[in-house]
Amino acid sequence: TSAQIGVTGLAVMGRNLARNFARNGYTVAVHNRTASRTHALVEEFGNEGDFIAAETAKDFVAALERPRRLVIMVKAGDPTDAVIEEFAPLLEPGDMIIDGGNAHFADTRRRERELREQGIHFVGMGVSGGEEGALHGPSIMPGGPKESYDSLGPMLEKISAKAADGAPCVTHVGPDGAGHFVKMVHNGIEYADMQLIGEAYQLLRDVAGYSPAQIAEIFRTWNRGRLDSYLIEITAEVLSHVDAATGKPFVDVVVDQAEQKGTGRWTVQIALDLGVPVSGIAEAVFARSLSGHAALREASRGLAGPKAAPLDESEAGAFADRVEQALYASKIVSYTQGFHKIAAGSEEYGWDIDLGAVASIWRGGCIIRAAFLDRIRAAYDTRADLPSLLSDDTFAQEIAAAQDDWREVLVAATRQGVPTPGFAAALAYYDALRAERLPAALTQGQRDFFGAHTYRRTDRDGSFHTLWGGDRSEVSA
Ligand code: NBP
Repeated sequence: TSAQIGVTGLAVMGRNLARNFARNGYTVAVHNRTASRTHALVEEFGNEGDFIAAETAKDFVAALERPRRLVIMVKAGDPTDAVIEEFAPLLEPGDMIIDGGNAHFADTRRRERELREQGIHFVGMGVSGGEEGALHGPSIMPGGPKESYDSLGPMLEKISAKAADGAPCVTHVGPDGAGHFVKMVHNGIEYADMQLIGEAYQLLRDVAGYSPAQIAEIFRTWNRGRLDSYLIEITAEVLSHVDAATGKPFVDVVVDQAEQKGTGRWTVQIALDLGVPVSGIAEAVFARSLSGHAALREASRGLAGPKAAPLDESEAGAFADRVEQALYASKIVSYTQGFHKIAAGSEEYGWDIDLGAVASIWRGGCIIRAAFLDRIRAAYDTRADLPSLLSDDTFAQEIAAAQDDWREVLVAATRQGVPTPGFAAALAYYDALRAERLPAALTQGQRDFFGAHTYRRTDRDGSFHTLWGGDRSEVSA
Protein backbone atom coordinates (compact mmCIF):
# COMPACT_ATOMS: atom_id res chain seq x y z
CA THR A 1 0.00 0.00 0.00
CA SER A 2 1.08 3.56 -0.52
CA ALA A 3 0.24 6.68 1.40
CA GLN A 4 -1.99 9.47 0.09
CA ILE A 5 -0.15 11.97 2.20
CA GLY A 6 3.08 12.18 4.19
CA VAL A 7 3.99 14.31 7.18
CA THR A 8 7.59 15.03 8.13
CA GLY A 9 8.25 16.84 11.40
CA LEU A 10 6.39 15.08 14.17
CA ALA A 11 6.51 17.52 17.09
CA VAL A 12 3.12 18.51 18.56
CA MET A 13 1.75 20.03 15.36
CA GLY A 14 2.95 17.49 12.83
CA ARG A 15 2.02 14.55 14.99
CA ASN A 16 -1.53 15.77 15.48
CA LEU A 17 -1.96 16.72 11.83
CA ALA A 18 -0.80 13.22 10.80
CA ARG A 19 -3.29 11.67 13.24
CA ASN A 20 -6.04 13.91 11.88
CA PHE A 21 -5.37 12.67 8.32
CA ALA A 22 -5.30 9.06 9.53
CA ARG A 23 -8.50 9.44 11.54
CA ASN A 24 -10.15 10.69 8.37
CA GLY A 25 -9.31 7.51 6.54
CA TYR A 26 -6.11 8.47 4.72
CA THR A 27 -2.99 6.35 4.76
CA VAL A 28 -0.30 8.61 6.18
CA ALA A 29 3.44 8.20 5.80
CA VAL A 30 5.22 9.67 8.82
CA HIS A 31 8.81 10.77 9.18
CA ASN A 32 10.91 12.80 11.56
CA ARG A 33 14.60 13.74 11.67
CA THR A 34 14.87 11.92 14.96
CA ALA A 35 13.29 8.55 14.25
CA SER A 36 12.25 7.91 17.85
CA ARG A 37 9.41 10.41 17.41
CA THR A 38 8.18 8.49 14.36
CA HIS A 39 8.09 5.22 16.25
CA ALA A 40 6.50 6.82 19.31
CA LEU A 41 3.68 8.13 17.14
CA VAL A 42 2.94 4.77 15.58
CA GLU A 43 3.21 2.97 18.91
CA GLU A 44 0.91 5.35 20.72
CA PHE A 45 -1.63 6.14 18.03
CA GLY A 46 -1.18 3.41 15.41
CA ASN A 47 -4.66 2.11 16.21
CA GLU A 48 -6.25 5.37 15.04
CA GLY A 49 -5.64 4.68 11.34
CA ASP A 50 -3.14 3.61 8.70
CA PHE A 51 0.39 4.90 9.24
CA ILE A 52 3.53 4.01 7.35
CA ALA A 53 6.57 4.78 9.49
CA ALA A 54 9.63 5.80 7.49
CA GLU A 55 13.10 6.13 9.00
CA THR A 56 14.84 7.64 6.01
CA ALA A 57 13.91 10.38 3.57
CA LYS A 58 14.13 7.87 0.74
CA ASP A 59 11.74 5.42 2.39
CA PHE A 60 9.40 8.27 3.18
CA VAL A 61 9.24 9.46 -0.43
CA ALA A 62 8.94 5.88 -1.70
CA ALA A 63 5.89 5.37 0.53
CA LEU A 64 3.91 8.16 -1.14
CA GLU A 65 1.52 7.66 -4.05
CA ARG A 66 2.03 9.97 -7.04
CA PRO A 67 1.73 12.85 -7.37
CA ARG A 68 3.29 12.92 -3.94
CA ARG A 69 1.90 15.12 -1.21
CA LEU A 70 4.50 15.81 1.41
CA VAL A 71 3.64 18.01 4.39
CA ILE A 72 6.49 19.67 6.27
CA MET A 73 5.76 20.57 9.90
CA VAL A 74 9.13 21.69 11.27
CA LYS A 75 10.43 24.83 12.91
CA ALA A 76 10.08 27.79 10.54
CA GLY A 77 13.18 29.34 8.98
CA ASP A 78 16.40 27.41 8.34
CA PRO A 79 15.00 24.02 9.40
CA THR A 80 12.32 24.33 6.70
CA ASP A 81 14.97 25.08 4.05
CA ALA A 82 17.05 22.16 5.28
CA VAL A 83 14.11 19.78 4.95
CA ILE A 84 13.24 21.10 1.47
CA GLU A 85 16.85 20.62 0.37
CA GLU A 86 16.75 17.08 1.66
CA PHE A 87 13.52 16.08 -0.08
CA ALA A 88 13.36 18.12 -3.28
CA PRO A 89 16.03 16.04 -5.11
CA LEU A 90 13.99 12.91 -4.39
CA LEU A 91 10.81 14.30 -5.94
CA GLU A 92 9.43 14.48 -9.50
CA PRO A 93 7.60 17.15 -11.47
CA GLY A 94 4.00 17.41 -10.29
CA ASP A 95 4.80 16.39 -6.71
CA MET A 96 3.75 18.75 -3.92
CA ILE A 97 5.65 20.05 -0.95
CA ILE A 98 3.27 21.59 1.56
CA ASP A 99 4.83 23.74 4.28
CA GLY A 100 2.44 23.91 7.23
CA GLY A 101 4.87 25.78 9.50
CA ASN A 102 4.66 29.46 10.38
CA ALA A 103 6.87 30.60 7.51
CA HIS A 104 7.38 34.22 6.60
CA PHE A 105 5.45 34.74 3.35
CA ALA A 106 8.55 36.19 1.65
CA ASP A 107 10.37 32.89 2.32
CA THR A 108 7.37 31.06 0.90
CA ARG A 109 7.49 33.17 -2.26
CA ARG A 110 11.18 32.40 -2.69
CA ARG A 111 10.73 28.66 -2.09
CA GLU A 112 7.78 28.50 -4.46
CA ARG A 113 9.80 30.21 -7.18
CA GLU A 114 12.82 27.93 -6.70
CA LEU A 115 10.80 24.72 -6.65
CA ARG A 116 8.69 25.75 -9.62
CA GLU A 117 11.83 25.52 -11.77
CA GLN A 118 11.97 21.89 -10.81
CA GLY A 119 8.29 21.39 -11.57
CA ILE A 120 7.49 20.86 -7.90
CA HIS A 121 4.35 22.51 -6.57
CA PHE A 122 5.13 24.31 -3.36
CA VAL A 123 2.17 25.09 -1.14
CA GLY A 124 2.77 27.49 1.76
CA MET A 125 -0.02 26.56 4.13
CA GLY A 126 -1.03 28.54 7.20
CA VAL A 127 -2.47 26.36 9.96
CA SER A 128 -4.21 27.84 12.98
CA GLY A 129 -5.71 26.28 16.06
CA GLY A 130 -2.68 25.08 17.99
CA GLU A 131 -2.20 21.42 18.75
CA GLU A 132 -5.86 20.79 19.53
CA GLY A 133 -6.85 22.31 16.21
CA ALA A 134 -4.29 20.25 14.32
CA LEU A 135 -5.88 17.11 15.77
CA HIS A 136 -9.58 17.93 15.71
CA GLY A 137 -9.76 20.37 12.80
CA PRO A 138 -7.72 23.51 12.22
CA SER A 139 -8.44 26.52 10.07
CA ILE A 140 -6.22 26.02 7.02
CA MET A 141 -4.89 28.75 4.73
CA PRO A 142 -3.11 27.16 1.75
CA GLY A 143 -1.47 29.25 -0.96
CA GLY A 144 0.56 28.02 -3.90
CA PRO A 145 -0.50 26.95 -7.39
CA LYS A 146 -4.26 26.67 -7.87
CA GLU A 147 -3.91 23.29 -9.58
CA SER A 148 -2.35 21.75 -6.48
CA TYR A 149 -5.47 22.70 -4.58
CA ASP A 150 -7.55 20.59 -6.98
CA SER A 151 -5.82 17.50 -5.65
CA LEU A 152 -5.01 18.63 -2.11
CA GLY A 153 -8.17 20.63 -1.36
CA PRO A 154 -10.57 17.73 -0.82
CA MET A 155 -8.20 16.19 1.74
CA LEU A 156 -7.79 19.50 3.55
CA GLU A 157 -11.53 20.02 3.53
CA LYS A 158 -11.93 16.70 5.29
CA ILE A 159 -9.45 17.38 8.09
CA SER A 160 -10.29 21.07 8.58
CA ALA A 161 -12.62 22.57 11.15
CA LYS A 162 -16.20 23.08 10.05
CA ALA A 163 -18.06 26.33 10.61
CA ALA A 164 -21.48 26.27 12.29
CA ASP A 165 -23.13 25.97 8.86
CA GLY A 166 -20.96 22.95 8.04
CA ALA A 167 -18.64 24.73 5.60
CA PRO A 168 -15.01 23.55 5.79
CA CYS A 169 -12.59 26.16 7.16
CA VAL A 170 -10.18 25.98 4.24
CA THR A 171 -9.95 27.65 0.85
CA HIS A 172 -7.28 28.23 -1.77
CA VAL A 173 -6.23 31.66 -0.55
CA GLY A 174 -4.12 32.63 -3.58
CA PRO A 175 -0.80 31.97 -5.35
CA ASP A 176 2.66 31.57 -3.76
CA GLY A 177 2.86 33.28 -0.34
CA ALA A 178 -0.82 34.29 -0.04
CA GLY A 179 -1.66 31.58 2.50
CA HIS A 180 1.20 32.39 4.84
CA PHE A 181 0.49 36.11 4.46
CA VAL A 182 -3.11 35.60 5.55
CA LYS A 183 -1.97 33.37 8.44
CA MET A 184 0.38 36.16 9.52
CA VAL A 185 -2.45 38.71 9.53
CA HIS A 186 -4.61 36.22 11.42
CA ASN A 187 -1.98 36.14 14.14
CA GLY A 188 -1.73 39.93 14.12
CA ILE A 189 -5.49 40.18 14.63
CA GLU A 190 -5.16 37.59 17.39
CA TYR A 191 -2.64 39.87 19.14
CA ALA A 192 -5.04 42.81 18.84
CA ASP A 193 -8.03 40.78 20.09
CA MET A 194 -6.04 39.61 23.11
CA GLN A 195 -4.84 43.12 23.89
CA LEU A 196 -8.37 44.54 23.70
CA ILE A 197 -9.69 41.80 25.97
CA GLY A 198 -6.82 42.50 28.36
CA GLU A 199 -7.72 46.18 28.47
CA ALA A 200 -11.37 45.37 29.12
CA TYR A 201 -10.28 43.14 32.00
CA GLN A 202 -8.02 45.82 33.48
CA LEU A 203 -10.78 48.43 33.30
CA LEU A 204 -13.31 46.13 34.95
CA ARG A 205 -10.80 45.44 37.67
CA ASP A 206 -9.27 48.87 38.31
CA VAL A 207 -12.14 51.20 37.43
CA ALA A 208 -15.20 49.09 38.29
CA GLY A 209 -13.51 47.23 41.15
CA TYR A 210 -14.58 43.70 40.11
CA SER A 211 -12.64 40.60 41.17
CA PRO A 212 -11.20 38.18 38.58
CA ALA A 213 -14.00 35.70 39.35
CA GLN A 214 -16.63 38.40 38.82
CA ILE A 215 -14.96 39.47 35.60
CA ALA A 216 -14.98 35.85 34.43
CA GLU A 217 -18.77 35.90 34.89
CA ILE A 218 -19.06 39.15 32.94
CA PHE A 219 -17.03 37.61 30.08
CA ARG A 220 -19.31 34.54 30.16
CA THR A 221 -22.28 36.83 29.69
CA TRP A 222 -20.56 38.65 26.85
CA ASN A 223 -19.74 35.31 25.28
CA ARG A 224 -23.47 34.70 24.84
CA GLY A 225 -23.83 37.88 22.81
CA ARG A 226 -22.13 39.44 19.81
CA LEU A 227 -18.66 38.96 21.34
CA ASP A 228 -19.15 35.17 21.29
CA SER A 229 -15.66 33.86 20.51
CA TYR A 230 -13.03 31.36 21.49
CA LEU A 231 -10.78 34.04 23.02
CA ILE A 232 -13.55 35.45 25.23
CA GLU A 233 -14.46 31.91 26.29
CA ILE A 234 -10.91 30.97 27.33
CA THR A 235 -10.45 34.36 28.99
CA ALA A 236 -13.31 33.51 31.35
CA GLU A 237 -11.68 30.14 32.05
CA VAL A 238 -8.30 31.72 32.83
CA LEU A 239 -9.87 34.42 35.03
CA SER A 240 -11.90 31.98 37.09
CA HIS A 241 -8.94 29.66 37.63
CA VAL A 242 -7.57 29.66 41.18
CA ASP A 243 -3.92 28.87 41.89
CA ALA A 244 -3.70 25.65 43.88
CA ALA A 245 -0.50 26.60 45.72
CA THR A 246 -1.63 29.98 47.03
CA GLY A 247 -5.41 30.02 46.73
CA LYS A 248 -5.11 33.31 44.85
CA PRO A 249 -6.61 34.05 41.45
CA PHE A 250 -4.28 32.42 38.90
CA VAL A 251 -3.99 35.72 37.01
CA ASP A 252 -2.46 37.33 40.11
CA VAL A 253 0.38 34.84 40.46
CA VAL A 254 1.54 34.92 36.81
CA VAL A 255 4.43 37.29 35.96
CA ASP A 256 2.92 40.12 33.91
CA GLN A 257 5.44 40.04 31.07
CA ALA A 258 3.98 38.79 27.78
CA GLU A 259 6.04 36.88 25.26
CA GLN A 260 5.78 36.62 21.51
CA LYS A 261 7.08 34.44 18.74
CA GLY A 262 7.17 36.87 15.85
CA THR A 263 4.09 36.71 13.62
CA GLY A 264 2.57 39.78 15.28
CA ARG A 265 5.80 41.67 14.76
CA TRP A 266 5.93 40.57 11.11
CA THR A 267 2.38 41.82 10.58
CA VAL A 268 3.42 45.27 11.73
CA GLN A 269 6.75 45.27 9.86
CA ILE A 270 5.07 44.35 6.57
CA ALA A 271 2.27 46.82 7.21
CA LEU A 272 4.89 49.56 7.49
CA ASP A 273 6.33 48.46 4.13
CA LEU A 274 2.90 48.40 2.52
CA GLY A 275 1.88 51.69 4.16
CA VAL A 276 -1.20 50.19 5.83
CA PRO A 277 -2.17 51.61 9.24
CA VAL A 278 -2.60 48.58 11.51
CA SER A 279 -2.33 50.69 14.64
CA GLY A 280 -4.33 48.26 16.79
CA ILE A 281 -2.03 45.37 16.00
CA ALA A 282 1.03 47.60 16.46
CA GLU A 283 -0.20 48.72 19.89
CA ALA A 284 -0.75 45.09 20.86
CA VAL A 285 2.79 44.13 19.84
CA PHE A 286 4.24 47.17 21.63
CA ALA A 287 2.17 46.47 24.74
CA ARG A 288 3.77 43.03 24.95
CA SER A 289 7.23 44.54 24.47
CA LEU A 290 6.57 47.17 27.12
CA SER A 291 5.40 44.55 29.60
CA GLY A 292 8.72 42.76 29.21
CA HIS A 293 10.84 45.80 30.12
CA ALA A 294 10.99 44.90 33.79
CA ALA A 295 13.79 47.28 34.75
CA LEU A 296 12.20 50.21 32.95
CA ARG A 297 8.88 49.53 34.63
CA GLU A 298 10.53 49.20 38.02
CA ALA A 299 12.31 52.53 37.52
CA SER A 300 9.02 54.19 36.55
CA ARG A 301 6.80 52.88 39.31
CA GLY A 302 7.08 56.05 41.37
CA LEU A 303 5.82 58.36 38.60
CA ALA A 304 2.77 60.44 39.47
CA GLY A 305 -0.67 59.15 38.56
CA PRO A 306 -4.19 60.56 38.84
CA LYS A 307 -6.01 60.71 42.17
CA ALA A 308 -9.39 59.56 40.90
CA ALA A 309 -11.29 57.07 43.05
CA PRO A 310 -12.78 53.85 41.70
CA LEU A 311 -16.43 53.84 40.73
CA ASP A 312 -19.19 53.51 43.24
CA GLU A 313 -20.49 49.93 43.38
CA SER A 314 -23.85 51.08 42.02
CA GLU A 315 -22.18 52.36 38.85
CA ALA A 316 -20.09 49.29 38.14
CA GLY A 317 -22.71 47.35 36.20
CA ALA A 318 -23.42 50.23 33.84
CA PHE A 319 -19.70 50.72 33.36
CA ALA A 320 -19.26 47.05 32.44
CA ASP A 321 -21.93 47.48 29.74
CA ARG A 322 -20.00 50.45 28.38
CA VAL A 323 -16.79 48.42 28.31
CA GLU A 324 -18.59 45.80 26.23
CA GLN A 325 -19.50 48.51 23.72
CA ALA A 326 -15.93 49.82 23.68
CA LEU A 327 -14.52 46.34 23.21
CA TYR A 328 -16.90 45.55 20.38
CA ALA A 329 -16.28 48.84 18.56
CA SER A 330 -12.50 48.46 18.93
CA LYS A 331 -12.76 44.92 17.63
CA ILE A 332 -14.56 46.10 14.51
CA VAL A 333 -11.74 48.60 13.93
CA SER A 334 -9.02 46.03 14.44
CA TYR A 335 -10.59 43.64 11.91
CA THR A 336 -11.07 46.59 9.56
CA GLN A 337 -7.32 47.21 9.75
CA GLY A 338 -6.46 43.53 9.36
CA PHE A 339 -8.64 43.10 6.27
CA HIS A 340 -7.25 46.31 4.81
CA LYS A 341 -3.81 44.78 5.23
CA ILE A 342 -4.86 41.61 3.39
CA ALA A 343 -6.40 43.68 0.60
CA ALA A 344 -3.18 45.69 0.30
CA GLY A 345 -1.00 42.56 0.22
CA SER A 346 -3.29 41.02 -2.37
CA GLU A 347 -3.00 44.14 -4.51
CA GLU A 348 0.78 44.40 -4.12
CA TYR A 349 1.47 40.75 -4.98
CA GLY A 350 -1.39 40.14 -7.41
CA TRP A 351 -3.03 37.45 -5.29
CA ASP A 352 -6.68 38.29 -5.92
CA ILE A 353 -7.65 37.21 -2.40
CA ASP A 354 -11.37 36.81 -1.70
CA LEU A 355 -11.78 38.65 1.63
CA GLY A 356 -15.18 37.11 2.31
CA ALA A 357 -13.68 33.64 1.90
CA VAL A 358 -10.94 34.53 4.39
CA ALA A 359 -13.55 35.62 6.94
CA SER A 360 -15.41 32.41 6.22
CA ILE A 361 -12.48 30.06 6.93
CA TRP A 362 -11.67 31.87 10.18
CA ARG A 363 -15.13 31.02 11.55
CA GLY A 364 -13.93 27.70 12.95
CA GLY A 365 -10.76 25.98 14.13
CA CYS A 366 -8.52 29.00 14.57
CA ILE A 367 -7.72 31.10 17.61
CA ILE A 368 -9.76 34.11 16.48
CA ARG A 369 -12.84 32.03 15.63
CA ALA A 370 -15.95 33.98 16.49
CA ALA A 371 -19.57 34.50 15.58
CA PHE A 372 -18.43 37.96 14.48
CA LEU A 373 -16.62 36.52 11.43
CA ASP A 374 -19.95 35.44 9.96
CA ARG A 375 -20.93 39.08 9.90
CA ILE A 376 -17.69 40.07 8.18
CA ARG A 377 -18.30 37.43 5.57
CA ALA A 378 -21.85 38.74 5.12
CA ALA A 379 -20.46 42.26 4.66
CA TYR A 380 -18.20 41.08 1.81
CA ASP A 381 -21.02 38.93 0.37
CA THR A 382 -23.17 42.03 0.13
CA ARG A 383 -20.36 43.99 -1.45
CA ALA A 384 -17.15 42.25 -2.56
CA ASP A 385 -15.34 45.54 -3.25
CA LEU A 386 -16.15 47.06 0.15
CA PRO A 387 -13.47 49.76 0.65
CA SER A 388 -13.38 49.07 4.39
CA LEU A 389 -15.40 47.09 6.89
CA LEU A 390 -16.42 50.43 8.38
CA SER A 391 -18.20 51.20 5.10
CA ASP A 392 -20.55 48.29 5.72
CA ASP A 393 -23.91 49.66 6.87
CA THR A 394 -24.35 47.18 9.69
CA PHE A 395 -20.91 47.75 11.21
CA ALA A 396 -21.21 51.51 10.75
CA GLN A 397 -24.55 51.49 12.59
CA GLU A 398 -23.17 49.35 15.40
CA ILE A 399 -20.25 51.68 15.91
CA ALA A 400 -22.61 54.65 15.79
CA ALA A 401 -24.58 53.04 18.60
CA ALA A 402 -21.44 52.18 20.60
CA GLN A 403 -19.41 55.33 20.17
CA ASP A 404 -20.72 57.37 23.12
CA ASP A 405 -19.93 54.53 25.51
CA TRP A 406 -16.60 53.89 23.79
CA ARG A 407 -15.61 57.53 24.35
CA GLU A 408 -16.85 57.44 27.96
CA VAL A 409 -14.77 54.36 28.67
CA LEU A 410 -11.67 56.09 27.35
CA VAL A 411 -12.46 59.15 29.47
CA ALA A 412 -12.69 56.92 32.54
CA ALA A 413 -9.48 55.10 31.59
CA THR A 414 -7.64 58.38 31.17
CA ARG A 415 -9.02 59.80 34.38
CA GLN A 416 -8.01 56.71 36.35
CA GLY A 417 -4.70 56.23 34.57
CA VAL A 418 -5.47 52.77 33.20
CA PRO A 419 -3.45 52.21 30.00
CA THR A 420 -5.74 51.38 27.08
CA PRO A 421 -3.56 51.71 23.96
CA GLY A 422 -5.73 49.32 21.94
CA PHE A 423 -9.07 51.05 22.66
CA ALA A 424 -7.47 54.46 22.15
CA ALA A 425 -5.74 53.56 18.87
CA ALA A 426 -8.97 52.11 17.53
CA LEU A 427 -10.93 55.24 18.36
CA ALA A 428 -8.21 57.49 16.91
CA TYR A 429 -8.31 55.47 13.68
CA TYR A 430 -12.09 55.76 13.54
CA ASP A 431 -12.04 59.51 14.18
CA ALA A 432 -9.22 60.06 11.70
CA LEU A 433 -11.05 58.22 8.93
CA ARG A 434 -14.22 60.21 9.59
CA ALA A 435 -12.46 63.57 9.78
CA GLU A 436 -13.32 66.21 7.21
CA ARG A 437 -9.81 67.67 7.49
CA LEU A 438 -6.65 66.18 8.95
CA PRO A 439 -3.55 68.03 10.17
CA ALA A 440 -1.73 66.31 7.30
CA ALA A 441 -2.19 69.64 5.48
CA LEU A 442 -0.04 71.28 8.14
CA THR A 443 2.49 68.44 7.86
CA GLN A 444 2.76 69.15 4.14
CA GLY A 445 3.35 72.83 4.88
CA GLN A 446 6.12 71.97 7.33
CA ARG A 447 7.72 69.57 4.87
CA ASP A 448 7.61 72.18 2.18
CA PHE A 449 9.11 74.76 4.57
CA PHE A 450 12.16 72.79 5.65
CA GLY A 451 12.72 70.53 2.68
CA ALA A 452 10.95 72.05 -0.35
CA HIS A 453 8.98 68.80 -0.56
CA THR A 454 6.07 70.56 -2.33
CA TYR A 455 2.34 70.15 -1.76
CA ARG A 456 -0.88 69.86 -3.72
CA ARG A 457 -3.73 72.35 -3.42
CA THR A 458 -7.39 71.67 -2.78
CA ASP A 459 -8.47 74.08 -5.54
CA ARG A 460 -6.06 73.39 -8.44
CA ASP A 461 -4.15 70.49 -9.98
CA GLY A 462 -0.36 70.33 -9.85
CA SER A 463 2.43 70.50 -7.29
CA PHE A 464 3.48 73.72 -5.60
CA HIS A 465 6.20 75.20 -3.46
CA THR A 466 6.16 78.34 -1.38
CA LEU A 467 9.37 80.41 -1.28
CA TRP A 468 9.46 80.35 2.52
CA GLY A 469 12.92 81.95 2.80
CA GLY A 470 12.07 84.66 0.29
CA ASP A 471 8.92 86.66 -0.39
CA ARG A 472 6.65 83.66 0.32
CA SER A 473 5.16 83.68 -3.12
CA GLU A 474 4.05 80.37 -4.56
CA VAL A 475 5.67 78.68 -7.53
CA SER A 476 4.63 75.66 -9.56
CA ALA A 477 6.89 72.72 -8.82
P1 NBP B 1 8.66 23.01 16.45
O1 NBP B 1 8.48 24.32 15.83
O2 NBP B 1 9.09 22.94 17.86
O3 NBP B 1 9.69 22.14 15.55
C1 NBP B 1 10.12 20.87 15.95
C2 NBP B 1 10.23 19.98 14.75
O4 NBP B 1 11.17 20.51 13.80
C3 NBP B 1 10.76 18.60 15.15
O5 NBP B 1 10.09 17.65 14.36
C4 NBP B 1 12.24 18.70 14.78
O6 NBP B 1 12.84 17.46 14.54
C5 NBP B 1 12.14 19.48 13.51
N1 NBP B 1 13.41 20.04 13.04
C6 NBP B 1 14.15 21.06 13.53
BR1 NBP B 1 13.76 21.99 15.03
N2 NBP B 1 15.24 21.31 12.82
C7 NBP B 1 15.23 20.43 11.82
C8 NBP B 1 16.11 20.16 10.74
N3 NBP B 1 17.19 20.91 10.54
N4 NBP B 1 15.81 19.14 9.91
C9 NBP B 1 14.71 18.40 10.10
N5 NBP B 1 13.82 18.60 11.10
C10 NBP B 1 14.08 19.60 11.95
O7 NBP B 1 7.33 22.12 16.29
P2 NBP B 1 5.78 22.51 16.41
O8 NBP B 1 5.50 23.33 17.62
O9 NBP B 1 5.04 21.25 16.21
O10 NBP B 1 5.52 23.45 15.16
C11 NBP B 1 5.74 23.03 13.84
C12 NBP B 1 5.48 24.19 12.91
O11 NBP B 1 4.11 24.56 13.00
C13 NBP B 1 6.28 25.45 13.22
O12 NBP B 1 6.67 26.08 12.04
C14 NBP B 1 5.32 26.29 13.99
O13 NBP B 1 5.62 27.67 13.92
C15 NBP B 1 4.02 25.94 13.31
N6 NBP B 1 2.82 26.16 14.10
C16 NBP B 1 2.78 25.85 15.42
C17 NBP B 1 1.63 26.04 16.16
C18 NBP B 1 1.59 25.67 17.61
O14 NBP B 1 0.56 25.95 18.25
N7 NBP B 1 2.62 25.07 18.16
C19 NBP B 1 0.49 26.51 15.52
C20 NBP B 1 0.52 26.77 14.17
C21 NBP B 1 1.70 26.60 13.47
P3 NBP B 1 13.52 16.66 15.77
O15 NBP B 1 12.43 15.93 16.44
O16 NBP B 1 14.48 15.74 15.07
O17 NBP B 1 14.19 17.67 16.65
